[in-house]
Amino acid sequence: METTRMWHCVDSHTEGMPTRVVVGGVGVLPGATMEERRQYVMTEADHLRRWLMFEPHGHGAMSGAILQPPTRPDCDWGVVYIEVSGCLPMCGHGTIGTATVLVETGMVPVIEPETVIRLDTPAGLVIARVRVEGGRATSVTLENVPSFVTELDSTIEVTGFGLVPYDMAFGGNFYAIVELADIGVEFGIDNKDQLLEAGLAIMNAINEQQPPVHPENPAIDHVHHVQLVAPGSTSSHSRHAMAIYPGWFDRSPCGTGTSARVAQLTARGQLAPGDTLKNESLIGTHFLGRVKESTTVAGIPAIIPEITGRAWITGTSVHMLAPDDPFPEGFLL
Ligand code: PYC
Repeated sequence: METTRMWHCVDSHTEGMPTRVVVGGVGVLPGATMEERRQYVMTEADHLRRWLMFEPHGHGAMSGAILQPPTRPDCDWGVVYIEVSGCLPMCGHGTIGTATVLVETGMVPVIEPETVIRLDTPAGLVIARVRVEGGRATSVTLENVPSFVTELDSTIEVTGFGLVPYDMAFGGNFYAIVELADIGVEFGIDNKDQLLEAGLAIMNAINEQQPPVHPENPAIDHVHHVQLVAPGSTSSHSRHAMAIYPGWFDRSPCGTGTSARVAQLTARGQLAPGDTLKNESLIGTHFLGRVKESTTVAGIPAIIPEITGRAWITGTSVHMLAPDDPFPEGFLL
């Protein structure tokens, strides 16, 4: 056996969605902030992301987190999120998975009943409060980055679907939020192909015609997630299918997507500080999203959301690259 690369990972899933936590083999990435390290991976080391996320090491809905020493003194660990579609500034299910791995492998001092982990993420400080019972992480509550709405009642012309109404909200990533009743597409796993087709068509149309731009970080300038809301959803219990670029669904209820949905419902006057939303994924798992408090971002009304969910460790893995491996950057079908 000969290898030119060796990464140690702890694999987990958060409410059905994988997080492969890279705990060794990467070293310290260049960059004075976690956002600079994310930019470094995207521009100089994207082959490493593809190698670990794409087939044959990963799959079309793979997701992960590279552990780093923090770049800020008030944090315990730093995280660069990786997935099949790129490097997100923030990933909720990935943070719940990472916090669970840090506790259950003893990579942070574990305190029962609650271990608090301060994470340096590309989107800013994220605080994870891990409920611990008998050494097990039984749930994780994230205090996410400020979340806000940039558009309410927008419309977009989408080939094959006509004029589609949507709201645009940011919860760590941008989310176009669309009521399925408005586009005549049925909710449910049995209809996943049509749901994905609709989600990707809406995403492409928005990115082509009127892409969102983060008011404080112009590098966040597109939407890669479309939250297709099921009929019958309310401000206390919402169900959705989350279509993600380049063509897959979040299996989890999506932490940043739940934050965006909570921000949208707050902007619509349907949630207020202290209120909780149960947000359900296409496979029926859920996160709880709570409006912790109000704030502003660049003068825009915003909220600080809290997201609660659970992750389970599924195994450990050591990934190697042989010098003559024909797929050093993986592939996607
Ligand atoms: O949980 O924030 C999330 C997420 C983003 C993409 C997939 N999951």
